[in-house]
Amino acid sequence: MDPRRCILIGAPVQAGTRRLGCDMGPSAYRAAGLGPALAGLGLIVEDRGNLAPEPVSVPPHPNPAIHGLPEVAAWTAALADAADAAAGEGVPIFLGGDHSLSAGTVSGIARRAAREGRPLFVLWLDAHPDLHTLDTTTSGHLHGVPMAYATGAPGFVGYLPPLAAPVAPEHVCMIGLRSVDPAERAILRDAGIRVHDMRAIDESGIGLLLAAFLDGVAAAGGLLHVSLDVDFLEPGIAPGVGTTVPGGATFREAHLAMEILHDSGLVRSLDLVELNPFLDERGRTALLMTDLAASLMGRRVLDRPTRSF
Ligand code: 6HN
Ligand code: MN
Ligand code: MN
Ligand code: MN
Repeated sequence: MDPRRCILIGAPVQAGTRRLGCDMGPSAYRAAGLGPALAGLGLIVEDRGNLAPEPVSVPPHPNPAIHGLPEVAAWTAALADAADAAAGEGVPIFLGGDHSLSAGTVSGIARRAAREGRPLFVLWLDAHPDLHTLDTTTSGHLHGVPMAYATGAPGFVGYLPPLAAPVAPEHVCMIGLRSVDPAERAILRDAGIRVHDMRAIDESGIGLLLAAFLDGVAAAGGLLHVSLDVDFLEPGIAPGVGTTVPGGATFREAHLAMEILHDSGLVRSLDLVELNPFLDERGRTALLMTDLAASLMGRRVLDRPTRSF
């Protein structure tokens, strides 16, 4: 696998929310110039176009709120295979699509990590933990469930594809949380997931929190998957998302996080999720997410020693 090879995979997933527009995300990243931005850093870029999953049939779930379950099951299977395969060749970058797509990407990378005999770690940059199960979700929006699925929470068997390798909750770090539903709070409390909410960022700085997690990934010889939800960011700088929550990460905090991730050399795959171009303002959110992805993949301004903060 070549860490300088970026494999762009469009995942126009819309079924995880009733708010329409996320399926335009991959086009917006291409219009924002993600491929050329990465190539401009000296990286090899391969855009594989958009995935189109084969339909699967899924029994109806007893929770009447649930929306789009067969579509999410189909995307999960297709994305898990794509993530597993692409991570053997380079760094897959998944252009979402709503966050239900991470059920596929995380479970697929976890399968590859298990085959390579290495632990998978997940950095979840999001206002939300997305830890509902099919039984606890009240919105029925399956962009709220991918981390419960990927960590092996109960209730998904027979509905989403069987998990080859659940992610250990202690290997998950969530940064930016500021909207957590009661059922998710109970799971977070018991599961052993590392959580840094916005208060922790204010008090400690995102650099120290992230560096401590990355030290653990490196010490364990792990692979790292990063899942970047647009709503991790302050809505004032990233309006193109359906689930804005005030008080998000600033431009500088987000860039610092990307640069520290770049310096770590640990990132094996990346999700860019929840961009809704219909809600964006002249592409500014697509451009910001593109810029952040580029900062994660390459260093542009100065070559400095690692962790100079
Ligand atoms: N996301 N917890 C809320 C729900 O409907 O379950 C919001 C989920 C947001 C999902 O941000 O990817
Ligand atoms: Mn999310
Ligand atoms: Mn979110
Ligand atoms: Mn930067």
